Amino acid sequence: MHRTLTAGTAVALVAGAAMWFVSTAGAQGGGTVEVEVKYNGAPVVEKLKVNKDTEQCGTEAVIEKVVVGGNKGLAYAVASAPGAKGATKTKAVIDQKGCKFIPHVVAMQPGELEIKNSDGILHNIHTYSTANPAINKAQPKFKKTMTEKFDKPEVIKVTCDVHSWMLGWVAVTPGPAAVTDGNGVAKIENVPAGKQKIEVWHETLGKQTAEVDVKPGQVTKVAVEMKGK
Ligand SMILES: [Cu+2]
Repeated sequence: MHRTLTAGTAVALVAGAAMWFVSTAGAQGGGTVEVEVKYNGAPVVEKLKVNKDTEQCGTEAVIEKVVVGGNKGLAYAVASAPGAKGATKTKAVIDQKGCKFIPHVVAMQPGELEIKNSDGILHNIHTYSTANPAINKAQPKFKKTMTEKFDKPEVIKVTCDVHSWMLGWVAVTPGPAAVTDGNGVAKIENVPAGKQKIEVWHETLGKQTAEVDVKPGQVTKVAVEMKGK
């Protein structure tokens, strides 16, 4: 009899703990901020002849400086909620494929970035940063993956000294962030409820900010227009 009671108490305790976790996660979960970034100007795309590693790189490099999609949506803009604390971190990955950094822009919170080399040729990771230590490191063809740490928030330009046209950006943001897709839409998940500042950054068009009131468990939409330079 005594043993049965003990087992029953243990089950009740476990069930109680599980419920406590669920309710805590719900309170912290916050909402999603859907940021639509618009740009009224023309796309800017540069093309360059390539005569190195053409098997992997092709014979033409396309440098996309301003990518405008349907409905004037601006691609590759970073939308972040810099004041949002305690948000969930997602793993950041950048790949070197076809002698391009894919994605062209990656957003991450301070932590680790996984750098892949899918091309199987020599690349070189060269970062231009001030808050974080600069990296200038060869990634030989046999090195499929390497991991680098970026502890401080800042936007970091990434190039490859082997292929001069390769250009990527790593946006290390203090809060949760997302990069706009081809339609100019970025969904920032797990933003704590309440008033939040939204910051939008683009490599050629600079910065804009907006204010949102995030409702828990809901999607809050906000539109931001980038101005031409
Ligand atoms: Cu390269």
